[in-house]
Amino acid sequence: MSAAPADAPVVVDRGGRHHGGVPAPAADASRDARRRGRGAPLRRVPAPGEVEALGRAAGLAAVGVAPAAPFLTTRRHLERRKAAGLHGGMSFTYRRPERSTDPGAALPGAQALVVGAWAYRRTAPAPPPASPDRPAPPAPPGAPGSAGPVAWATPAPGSQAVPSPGRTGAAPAGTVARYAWEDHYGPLRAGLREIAAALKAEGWRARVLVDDNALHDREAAYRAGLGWYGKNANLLLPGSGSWFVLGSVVTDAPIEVTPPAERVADGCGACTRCLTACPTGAIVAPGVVDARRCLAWLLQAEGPFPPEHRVALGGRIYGCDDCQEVCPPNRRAERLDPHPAAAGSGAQPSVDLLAMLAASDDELLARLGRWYVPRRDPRYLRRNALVALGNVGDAADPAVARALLWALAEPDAIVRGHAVWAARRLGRPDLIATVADDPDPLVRAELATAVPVRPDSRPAAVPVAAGRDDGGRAAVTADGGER
Ligand code: B12
Ligand code: SF4
Ligand code: SF4
Repeated sequence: MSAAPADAPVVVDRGGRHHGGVPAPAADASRDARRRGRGAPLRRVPAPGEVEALGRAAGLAAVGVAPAAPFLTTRRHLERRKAAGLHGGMSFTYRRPERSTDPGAALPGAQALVVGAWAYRRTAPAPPPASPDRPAPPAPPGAPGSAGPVAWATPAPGSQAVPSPGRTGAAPAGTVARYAWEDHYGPLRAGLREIAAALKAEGWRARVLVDDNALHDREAAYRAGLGWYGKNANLLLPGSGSWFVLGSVVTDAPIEVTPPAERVADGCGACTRCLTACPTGAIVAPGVVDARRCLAWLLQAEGPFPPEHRVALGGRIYGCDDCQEVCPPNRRAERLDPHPAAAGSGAQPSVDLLAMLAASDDELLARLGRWYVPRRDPRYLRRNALVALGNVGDAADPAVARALLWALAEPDAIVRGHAVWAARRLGRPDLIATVADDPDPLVRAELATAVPVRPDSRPAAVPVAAGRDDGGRAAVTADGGER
C-alpha cells in the first residue's frame, strides 16, 4: 500500500471530545465521494502487517487491527453503569451506547478498526526563569495595593509552588495530569490519518476516531490485541504500561484482524494498588470507576465541586494520575526508560493558580481552552483553581489573600462560593466578612458547610477557632464555631 499524496482525502471525526485537545480538521466528504466514484478498481487489501508498519513509521507506539463487530459486552457495561448512576451525568460514550459500541454506526459497511496508541510519558520541561517584569493581576476591589507579580509557570511535576520574584513565598501551583501537559491527541490523530490516507488511496473508506463519543477506544484497543484492562480501568500495553492515548481508523477494508485468542491476557495478577491509592475510592470494583467520585471527572463536571471531595483534590487542576502513578507495570516501564522524550517548551505540568485567578476570560481560554471545560465556561477553571488554592496555597501569603478577596467580590456565585471554601480551608475566615450577608443560595450553602482547616495553616496570624475533627484536622464551622 503506497503512502497517499499529501492532499489525499481523509474522513476525520468532528464529534465531541471529552478530554479536550485541538479540534480535528473538517472532513472533505464531497472530495471523498468523488474519489469513491472513480477509484473502485484500486481496492487492494493491505497485506498483514502493512498498516501496523505504516502506523509505527508515523510515530505510533503500537498498532493492531480489530474486527468491526459491535462491542456487545461493553454496550452492556455502559448501559448497566449508566442505570446505576456510575456515569455521574457524563454523556460522551454513555449518551448512546448502541452507537459508541458499533463501528458500523460510525462508518456503514465497516470491516476493521486499525487501532493506534500514542505514548505520552514525557520528561517535564525546566521551570522558566523568574522575570521581574511579569504582569500583575488586577488589585481586588477593596484590597490595599497591587497583588504583585505572578506568571503562568511550568515547574516540575509534584511541586506545589514555583519561585516568584517580589514575593516572600512561592507561587502556588496546580498540577496537571500527564496526558494533558500538551496536546497528545493531535500527533495520535496525525499518525492515524496517515493510515487512513493510505487506505483511501487504495479506494477504501476510512474515518479517524480519537477520544470521540462515537467509539469506545479502550475496547477497540483491547480487541486489536494492544493490551489488557487494568483494575484501574486503563488499558495497559505489555512491557509499557498505561501512559498511552488511544484512537482508531474505522474502515471498510477487510484487513486481517488480531484473532481473539491473541488478545493480551490480564497482567495485574493479585495486585490491587490502584484501588487503594485512589484518593476518593472511585474504583469501586476491579475495572469499574464511579465517575461521581473520580477527580478527573469532577474537575470537568458542571456545578459546584462536591465538598466531600475537595480536600482529596489536593493541588490538582486538571486530570488525576494517582491510579497510574502507583501501578507496578508503569513503574517497571519507567525504570526501563527513565528519560523519555522531553515535553515541548509550551508543556504545562502545572499552572500558577494566582495567574489563573487574575486572568480574564479570554486569557484563561486562550491558555487552557484545549482542556475539556464544561460549556467552555471559565468559571469552572476558576472554581478548580480556588479549591486547589485552598489545599496548597500559603495562608500567610498576601498575594493569596488578595486573590481570594478578588474572587469573593466576583459577580459569579460559583466563584464566590468556592472562594469562601478556600479562605476557610486556609484558616482565613476573616477574609469572608464581605460575603457574610450574600443573598445567593449557593454562597449561603457554602457559608453553612463545615470546612476542614489545613493543619499547616498559621493560626497565630488568623483568628480561627481551634478544634480537631475526627481526621485530626482543625475544623471551623460557618459561624466560626468548632465541630
Ligand atoms: C468517559 C471517559 C472518562 C471518564 C470516565 C472514565 C472511565 N473509566 O469510564 C473520566 C472523566 C473519569 C475519565 C478519566 C480518565 N481518562 Co478517560 N475517557 C473517557 C472516554 C470518553 C469514554 C470511556 C468510557 O466509555 N467509559 C465507560 C466504561 C464502561 O468503560 P471502561 O471504564 O473502559 O470499562 C471497561 C472496564 O470496566 C472493563 N471491565 C469490565 N469488567 C471488568 C472486570 C475487570 C476485573 C477488569 C480489570 C476490567 C473490566 O470493560 C469495560 C469496557 O467494556 C474515553 C474515550 C473514548 N471515546 O473511549 C476516554 C479514555 C478512556 N480516557 C483516557 C484517559 C487517559 C483518562 C485518564 C487517565 C485521564 C487523567 N489522567 O485524568 C483518566 C483515567 C481514569 C480511570 N481510572 O479510568 C484514555 C485511556 C487510555 C488508556 N490507556 O486506557 C481514553 C481511552 C481516551 C483516549 N482516547 O486515549 N475518562
Ligand atoms: S483518576 Fe484519580 S480519582 Fe479517578 S480513579 Fe484514578 S486515582 Fe481515582
Ligand atoms: S496498580 Fe496493579 S491492579 Fe491496578 S492496574 Fe496496575 S497492575 Fe493492575
